[in-house]
Amino acid sequence: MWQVEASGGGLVTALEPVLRQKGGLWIGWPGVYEDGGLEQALAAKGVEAGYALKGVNLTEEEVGDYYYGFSNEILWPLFHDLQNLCNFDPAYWNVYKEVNAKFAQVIARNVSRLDYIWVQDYHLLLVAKELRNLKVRNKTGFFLHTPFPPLDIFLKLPWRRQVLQAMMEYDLLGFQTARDRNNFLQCVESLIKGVQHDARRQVSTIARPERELKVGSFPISIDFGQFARDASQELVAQRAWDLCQAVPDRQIILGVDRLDYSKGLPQKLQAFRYALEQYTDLQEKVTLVQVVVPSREDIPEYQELREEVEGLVSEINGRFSRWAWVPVHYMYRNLPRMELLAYYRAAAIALVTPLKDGMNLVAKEYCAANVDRNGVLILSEFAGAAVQLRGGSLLVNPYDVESTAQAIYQAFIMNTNERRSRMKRLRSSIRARDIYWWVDFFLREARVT
Ligand code: GDG
Repeated sequence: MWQVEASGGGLVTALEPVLRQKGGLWIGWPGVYEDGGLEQALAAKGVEAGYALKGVNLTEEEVGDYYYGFSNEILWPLFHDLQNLCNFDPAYWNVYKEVNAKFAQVIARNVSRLDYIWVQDYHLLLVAKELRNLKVRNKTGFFLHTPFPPLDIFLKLPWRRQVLQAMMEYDLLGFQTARDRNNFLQCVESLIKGVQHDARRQVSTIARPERELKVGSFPISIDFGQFARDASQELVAQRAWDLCQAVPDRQIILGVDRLDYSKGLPQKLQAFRYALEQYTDLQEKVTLVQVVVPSREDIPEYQELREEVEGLVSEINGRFSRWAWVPVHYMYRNLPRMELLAYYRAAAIALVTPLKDGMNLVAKEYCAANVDRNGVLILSEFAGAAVQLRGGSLLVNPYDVESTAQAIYQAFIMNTNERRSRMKRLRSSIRARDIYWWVDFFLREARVT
């Protein structure tokens, strides 16, 4: 008997409420290799979820070369400016193409004439091209959840032209920020001859003989109302209260990150350590609660990162702990949603310091769940979310341990009035541009609403 559960991460958090509201069919790899009875289980889950689900079956070898390989050992590090971590294994490229073609075949079998096909993320850059090969004429859109790298980094990709050309087969390409969109346009200009575009608008147009391609920035968001409502529930309030009572007279600093080198976990711990050294009145007055969600555990870099993070946690705790005070509470697991919300509510400070991030939904969720409006958001200037949240947050360069430590101290001593006015600004900005705003904006540009 299969038990169907959504996978973790920002893409699912963002898109699930949209599909629940609008209906539709979600096609994806189901995450397992055997499929006896899976189709029925997906169908049953679909009834419960309010939208249909369809699996694309992949073999273990395909998942190895396509998902772990090309997607997560090449595109993921490259798109996060970490080209030194890329493993440009030529075998990965062929399997990436084959699997994109497989997705296109499943889409082609399930699509009706007027359906809009909206492809999500870097795993599926080539799907529109494959759909055109299959003579599927529906409108297609694509949204990239990661950043798009600058030209000098993108140029390292051995298949750079093929990838760009395939991306240009979509009708609408969406990026998280103007910076990502401009990076893409610069790559197109330099690698593909005779392309003209108008970059003055948030959504610009590339006129091509066959068809028009639109390229825009669409900062993704969260279901603000749902987060705020859930965080206000009695159960969450009580749990948040209990968490605060467990560390009386202390401020909880919260970090919530997938285990990923783009999230800057070692740098964050180094900054926290530096803060404890330099601002000694933080000692015994703050507790860093760091939730690390397991991710891509089959890739060696992720295993090494885990060891590095755990080494730093134990070094900090060994060095600074006092009777009844442990500076870092480290949890390597996925918390139930209500528990996560209670941590968001209990935390006086959120420390969100990725080295580079498409958007970072944790930053937005923290603000939405901060219904008491007394939290401080410390945010990396390299998260896409910084564009929108720079007004109310304390922005830091995550590579700069000294100034991140200083921001931790500034947040610690910040008075209630300033906390409230900053949090009010953050919350109203996220409320105004929530996930429903995002989806309407994208689909309006796609001319399907
Ligand atoms: C990618 C891009 C972009 C985390 N811990 C727990 C938990 N989470 C949930 C959070 C949040 C999601 O995971 C993480 O989203 P992020 O946006 O922070 O990061 P990625 O997973 O890397 O997402 C990112 C995003 O796509 C959307 O476009 O913002 O830049 O990298 O929703 O709440 N959820 C639960 N327990 C946990 O312990 N239940």
